[in-house]
Amino acid sequence: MAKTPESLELSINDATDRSLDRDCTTLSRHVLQQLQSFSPDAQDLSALMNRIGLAGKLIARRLSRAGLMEGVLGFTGEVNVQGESVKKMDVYANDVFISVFKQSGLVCRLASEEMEQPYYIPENCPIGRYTLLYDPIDGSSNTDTNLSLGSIFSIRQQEGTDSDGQAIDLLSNGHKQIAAGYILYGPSTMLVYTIANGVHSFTLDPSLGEFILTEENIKIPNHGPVYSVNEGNFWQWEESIREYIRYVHRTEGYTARYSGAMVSDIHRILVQGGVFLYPGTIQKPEGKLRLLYETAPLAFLIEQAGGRATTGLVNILDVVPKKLHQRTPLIIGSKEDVAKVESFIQNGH
Ligand code: AFP
Repeated sequence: MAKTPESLELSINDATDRSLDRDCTTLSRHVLQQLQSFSPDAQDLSALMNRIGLAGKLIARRLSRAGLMEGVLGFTGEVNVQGESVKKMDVYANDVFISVFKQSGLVCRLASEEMEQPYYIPENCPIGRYTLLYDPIDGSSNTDTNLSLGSIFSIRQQEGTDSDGQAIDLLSNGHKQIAAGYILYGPSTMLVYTIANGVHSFTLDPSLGEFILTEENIKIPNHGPVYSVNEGNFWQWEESIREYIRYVHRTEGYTARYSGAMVSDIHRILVQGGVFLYPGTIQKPEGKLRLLYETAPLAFLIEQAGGRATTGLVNILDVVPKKLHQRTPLIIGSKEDVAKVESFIQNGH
């Protein structure tokens, strides 16, 4: 039955209302909606997430213009606490996260993959009860080749005064995180986060300069075709991991995808399903990835989306670090695919 002018107008108004409502669902508003509260704590967490969004916008702007600017890409000539050659974008992004939290009263301590010890913002201490843990640029090897990159973040409540600056309270399991997520610098810039109430994605609308809600309560498929691993390390792996890779090579329906930036690979798997692996090697059984800045935040998020994250033997969120820059092997993604890898590690098949 043809629509009457009135009903047509109504549906147009509905559609306009819906898109307007979505366009107004900014990150800070969404956090308050999630918390269903305007309490000081809720306001703080909303403001905190908004500052993380600001850091993402600043880094995205720099990346989008990097090829047109002098001295933005390439190496600094320094080596960081991880023993890796530092990229200029690593330093810029690390400073951006520190700058956006100055004069915020929110975060007293920032712990980053790029800094040996946490950075303290005196004017925020002791009132700032939160600690931000982050990997400012995930996938640094992609910075100079215009490929996708990410930033990974995690928020924890500070326990005790940390008067000796050793940040001992951060050496606790991943269940202590109150929020976590990543920013993906790809064709569009996206921010995906959780405050332990589902996983939600936002897309940066450059014309508004706002992260706008894209999808709520994202659920990872229980199984997917993608396996993501650097097969260049094949001969350095334990036999059980090699057996798993031989299994996916001879089994119909699997496809390999590996970008060099874990955030990009994890985002693909969140949407399409599958598994990402960075196993330990015979030389380095603990692998390459950092627990507090990379694997624990992504494990917190993926578990909220219905997936799993393990070292192959224990859940990543149960791992208690002995040092700030501790590394862990990582197998993360869809429940069935992580269980398949585990079956090779734990039972050899
Ligand atoms: P960088 O940030 O140092 O490039 O490391 C990126 C990363 O932590 C993760 O994003 C990648 O999946 C993985 O390391 C790439 O490591 P390989 O180059 O050894 O595969």
